[in-house]
Amino acid sequence: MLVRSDLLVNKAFSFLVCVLASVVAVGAAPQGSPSVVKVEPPSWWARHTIDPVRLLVRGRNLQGARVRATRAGTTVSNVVVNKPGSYVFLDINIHPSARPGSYPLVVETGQGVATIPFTIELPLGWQRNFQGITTNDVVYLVMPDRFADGDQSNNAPPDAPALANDRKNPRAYHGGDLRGIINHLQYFKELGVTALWVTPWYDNWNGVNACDKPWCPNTYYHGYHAIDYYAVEDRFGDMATLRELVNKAHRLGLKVIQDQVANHVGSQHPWIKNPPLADWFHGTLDRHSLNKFQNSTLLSPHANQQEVRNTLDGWFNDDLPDMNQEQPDVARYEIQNALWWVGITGVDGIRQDTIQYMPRAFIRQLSDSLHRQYPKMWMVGEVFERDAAQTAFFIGGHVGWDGLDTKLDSVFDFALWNASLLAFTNKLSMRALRDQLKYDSLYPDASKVTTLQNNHDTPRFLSLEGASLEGAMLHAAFTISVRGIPQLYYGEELAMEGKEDPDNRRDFPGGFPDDTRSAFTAQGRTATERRMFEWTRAWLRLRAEHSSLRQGRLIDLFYDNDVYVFARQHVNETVIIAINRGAQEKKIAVPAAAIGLRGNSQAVGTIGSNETATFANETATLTLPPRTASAYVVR
Ligand SMILES: [Ca+2]
Ligand SMILES: [Ca+2]
Ligand SMILES: [Ca+2]
Repeated sequence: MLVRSDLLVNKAFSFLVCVLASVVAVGAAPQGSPSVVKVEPPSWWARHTIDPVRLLVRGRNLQGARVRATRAGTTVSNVVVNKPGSYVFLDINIHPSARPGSYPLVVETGQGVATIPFTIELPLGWQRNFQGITTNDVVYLVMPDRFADGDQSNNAPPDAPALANDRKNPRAYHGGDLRGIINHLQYFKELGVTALWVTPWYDNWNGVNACDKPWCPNTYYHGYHAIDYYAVEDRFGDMATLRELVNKAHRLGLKVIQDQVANHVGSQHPWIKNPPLADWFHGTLDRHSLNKFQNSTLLSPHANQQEVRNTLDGWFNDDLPDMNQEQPDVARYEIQNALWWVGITGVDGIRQDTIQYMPRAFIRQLSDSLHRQYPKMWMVGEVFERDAAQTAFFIGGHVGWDGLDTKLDSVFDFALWNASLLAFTNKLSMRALRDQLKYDSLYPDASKVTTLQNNHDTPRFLSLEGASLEGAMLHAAFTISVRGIPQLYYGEELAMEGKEDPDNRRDFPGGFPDDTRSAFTAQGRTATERRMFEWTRAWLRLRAEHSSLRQGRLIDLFYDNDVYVFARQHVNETVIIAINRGAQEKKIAVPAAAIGLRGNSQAVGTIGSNETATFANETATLTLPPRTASAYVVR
């Protein structure tokens, strides 16, 4: 039961509530004076598409609370106190002419008063911020803890046991941080990527989990166990450093993507012992269902509701309490939180973790709210499925059988990633690439998918069975030249090895104080690293130089066991990509007329092959060197 009071709208009702509140207090221990511990969001903007904004105030002794504004420019309404008096929800309207500054509210009970701090922020400029991600971008995934330690003063927070800070333990914090990323922005420019996806920077618990399992002791160095949706991880830096990172990245022409996790929080979150509402989570720490990951039930119109509810409501694991987005106050909290981070930092995109375990109606609401305020804003959802039917079901732009269009901008293309790993480790024919790409018919616009090289949840290419450096190079070239928005993973450009998590999250060489060499510089790279880095850079440069590789349609030209040849074509520009994974040189006739090429056209080998092919009898014969990917620019 909620205790309601709404001073501005219904005074009579609020009087009744006060009477009821005092009745409730009779016989209870004397109530102490109210206090405020946390205000979420702590700030907002005038002329925002969300007005009023709903505040969640955590505190003590809030029973019967009345809340009022202290300055013109804001008004308070719809005040609701939760049953234990530990939270107040309230709406705050911001007048369009309200100037930025401090607008504290006063909360008052029969036992005293307390202040709710609240700020109206100056909006960040539209020129450089909130730019969204397009096929002109190449995304680079970086984990702050494992990339570079730019500030050793944050490596051992006072509340962290020594065991938590141990570079020798792959599950402990290694000291990397936001300053480390700032220090190496030039590296991303040199490589040729245009956007950084940074794994979650919400504050996580600083402690160590002990257990008798092989994965203990462990920590939340990865950031996916938020204990505060409105704070920056203290080991990574602070809000000023985060804003500096986004600002400096933008000045260099690099976009920033925030990793958001609306599906769950960490079990150390204060909400676990003290939830704002009884149905804030699906269950409690002691009583909850575990997700059985029957993910296909989220796609099937024939699934039974018991399995669907388990997949939506079950906890990802016992350590990740599942948020209940069907409770309107939870949905509102999370949508505001997503918008607050965008507004306060200026990020250009969002990667939404474990998105399919949230109701599709909520995904739609979140997408709409982001686009309404920031028209170019882009969100990519992690639907970790090797079945394109499932990823396509979640991308926006079409209505599913449930009558819903999620309006989600992008999904990761795990299906094509999987086919590429199998083809380039010789487990499947090269035809498998074309055979997977034919299912692009499932997408309303397949150019919008995010094509991943790898990520922090998958073994690195070089550690796959059957992997070779040449295979890794072909996989990279294919990922960068196929349709979609390519997403690379830190260290793959150095042919780094690493098996399952956390081995696939090794420290970037040269990012840490006692490293003996630095792969940030050409001189510090081994011969293998140099080869992979230069190769990756060459393909990224080719992509940057040719609109056909960024925006062109994809046309299959030839495919067999060892070879896949396709064209990317945009307006008057054509690039032919020819991949030969076999040990022999191959001569391949491609149907030039089919892509509108004439007798005087030439296909000039730019990467891989250095031969020029001419067109005759409606075909062109390409000579493909063994174990390489070639790019032919058609002139
Ligand atoms: Ca550090
Ligand atoms: Ca922390
Ligand atoms: Ca869920």
